[in-house]
Amino acid sequence: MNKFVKYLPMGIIALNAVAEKVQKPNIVIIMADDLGYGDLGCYGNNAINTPHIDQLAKEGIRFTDFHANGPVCSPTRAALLTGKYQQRVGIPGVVTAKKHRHHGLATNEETFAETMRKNGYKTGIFGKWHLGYDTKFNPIEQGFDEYIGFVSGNVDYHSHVDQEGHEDWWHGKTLKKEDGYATDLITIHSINFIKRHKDNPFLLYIPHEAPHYPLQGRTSKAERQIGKKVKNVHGKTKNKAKVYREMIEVMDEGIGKVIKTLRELDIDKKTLILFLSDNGGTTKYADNGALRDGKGSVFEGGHRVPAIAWWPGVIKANQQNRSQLMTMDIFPTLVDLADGEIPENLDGISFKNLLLKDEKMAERDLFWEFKGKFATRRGNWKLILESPNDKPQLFDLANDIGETKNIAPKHPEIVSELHKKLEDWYTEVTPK
Ligand SMILES: [Ca+2]
Repeated sequence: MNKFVKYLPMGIIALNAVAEKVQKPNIVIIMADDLGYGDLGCYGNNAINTPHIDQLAKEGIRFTDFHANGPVCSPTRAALLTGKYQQRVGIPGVVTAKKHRHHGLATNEETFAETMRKNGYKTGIFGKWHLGYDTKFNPIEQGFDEYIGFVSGNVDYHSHVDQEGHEDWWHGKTLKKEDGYATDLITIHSINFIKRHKDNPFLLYIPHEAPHYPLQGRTSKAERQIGKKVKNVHGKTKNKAKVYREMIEVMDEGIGKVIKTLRELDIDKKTLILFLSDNGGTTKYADNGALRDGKGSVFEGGHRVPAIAWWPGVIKANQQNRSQLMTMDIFPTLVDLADGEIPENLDGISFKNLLLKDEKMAERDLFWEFKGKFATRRGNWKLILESPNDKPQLFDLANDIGETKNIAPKHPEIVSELHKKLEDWYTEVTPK
């Protein structure tokens, strides 16, 4: 684009057109799957090498209080796509193939891909969808121009068969066999998309499978076959800790290639990368740092995730940010950056000015619900209800990030206020 612009006649119309075009940044959203809060070098991990993700953090903002909307896959993705609490859009839990073949994110929900497309963006998704199996829920029906990947929660990294024995590797709405390690294929197709759309503003969503089970490295054997339901979803490999590390490192290598491509095409300064995880790590293999519990839990380990924003020359390097953000905030932020109109009915709030000007976010309460477990957050207070009839537990995250000391008996007024707020929220977001 820049090279071409030099030779345009310098009329006002051309300049305006250029200014408008340059204002819209390319967007790359990279979502790791089940990556724990402590699974990256830049979040304190000494065993796993993630130089490229660490580089994003070094050259951008590392968030320390960013939260997945759900403690499992589908709910967080529904919130990302719609900018709303997932309960509102009918995806409070995981969408599985067997039970939910005809269930998915309703196509009448406006997704960020649809809104960004209206604002002139080319849209692509390469990797995991997990918002509906039937082709009527395919990403192509939800605002994406291009899609390659799988629609279930996880596939064999080599044979691309899901845990219920379905072949699950799609090019758009068509099943298409493709050889390769899922993480590498996701990288290859993402880079190909960037190269083809380098002169457009583009929105590229890269939902990686790594490090979700089955635990398989590049040289592992395929384990799943079409038509055979899997007994051990985690996979047969013996050295699971080593393979888990490798899975994250191969994803990091792919992210390095994406960064290199942006630099070579000279569009890095026109591109925002957001990196994050969709929920906490599984307590079996992941490192959730100092946080309590992991995937599936409404304690911090279930939903506080690593998150990084990178936009060289625009976002200041080497920042740490303690703002409380949630996955659903991404949709309005992207539309705001594209200078588009943010839909009025979103729950998420744009953090554009935080990214660009380090402005503070307005205070608000945050809420989680999953399988009858509830949590809410106000400032540093966190209230937890492990089941609807349980006594609420209260934690002060400023002094107790591990949620070890229930101080509810000391603060009955705060407990009752937050409890009421949580009930009101749940009534409001639950479809009538
Ligand atoms: Ca997940």
